[in-house]
Amino acid sequence: MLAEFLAELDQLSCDALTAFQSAGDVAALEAARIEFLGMKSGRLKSAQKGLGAVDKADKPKAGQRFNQLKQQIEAALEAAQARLDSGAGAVTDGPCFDPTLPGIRPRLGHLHPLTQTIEELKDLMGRLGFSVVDGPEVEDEWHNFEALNIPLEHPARNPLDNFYLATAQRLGCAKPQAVGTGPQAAEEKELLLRSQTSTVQIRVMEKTPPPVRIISLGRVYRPDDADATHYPMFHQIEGLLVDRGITMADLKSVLRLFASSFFQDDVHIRFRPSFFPFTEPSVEVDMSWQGRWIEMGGAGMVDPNVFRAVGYDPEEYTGFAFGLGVERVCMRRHNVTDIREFYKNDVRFLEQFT
Ligand code: FA5
Repeated sequence: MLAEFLAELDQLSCDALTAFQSAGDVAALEAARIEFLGMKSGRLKSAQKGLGAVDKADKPKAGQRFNQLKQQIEAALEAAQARLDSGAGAVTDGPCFDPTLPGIRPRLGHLHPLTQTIEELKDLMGRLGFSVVDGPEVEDEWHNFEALNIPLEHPARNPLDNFYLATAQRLGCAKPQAVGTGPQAAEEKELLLRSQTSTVQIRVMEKTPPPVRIISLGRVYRPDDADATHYPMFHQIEGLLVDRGITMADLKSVLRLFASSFFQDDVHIRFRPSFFPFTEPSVEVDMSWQGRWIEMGGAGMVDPNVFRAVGYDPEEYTGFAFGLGVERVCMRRHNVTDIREFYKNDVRFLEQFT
């Protein structure tokens, strides 16, 4: 607030001095006087109102600069009057430049806290040997559901729980396609905003033979009501490691290393039994930090049906996958208690993360 206020005063000072110096007759000078020193709506008067928004602790500094500016502008008016009285014209040797004025401070921005978190996660998973892969946010049902062992009748595919796109078929402009299985059949079906980054597991395995060691970070979409811990658009980090002889112990070690590096503390990991159609067994991942257990996401060993869908041999390869909420991780790290703060674009919140 203080920086904004001071920047406004600097601009006002420069404009006023230029206007008074370039006034070539009494009428122009009077117009400039009204513009800058007018009692009702002069720019100095408007700037004075901004003083009210400055934090209490910064008020003395802001007030001092305001008074200094007022004196400066009044002096410039007097000088211009004297100049016109003496018969001299406008000062025409270029725009005003007062080397004694404080400079106009440009406001420095920085990366959004979630972008900072994403970059940090990429960096530390990169050091564990995981490469970063991107996937599309608009997905077909094959990658979002079927290949992930989520069949047509599964409740997760309910249109009310997903953001389906209005395809030609849905709008009634095309004949409905037969429901089939496999990527080709899914391409002919509906598109939706992906509800999880697990879609990227499929896209990678379809194209790459094992071994695979990747992470993917990006936006996902669910029609959840926004509250302190939920938002309809949020970010996930997905991890996938496939090779011969991979076990749950590898999953736990990687997650523990990951959490300890991110929180820069000795973080413990706890697995609670859970269910995801694309992992077997499946777990919820909790992390203990600062004396509390916190749920961060889901994980498990890749289900053999998923391997079959992408053409991997489940007798030869095993693998683990995990998916964590980036907002939740960032909230824990910075003690943010409401996820909605990330999306309000309120500079007072954001500037704490320089
Ligand atoms: C999944 O999305 C699974 N794809 C995770 C997974 C990946 C399991 C790989 C097994 C193997 P879940 O729906 O629980 O799981 O979401 C994972 C995390 O996303 C949650 O723990 C939470 O941290 C975050 N999350 C879920 N919904 C929201 C939301 N509306 N707003 C913010 N974060 C959310």
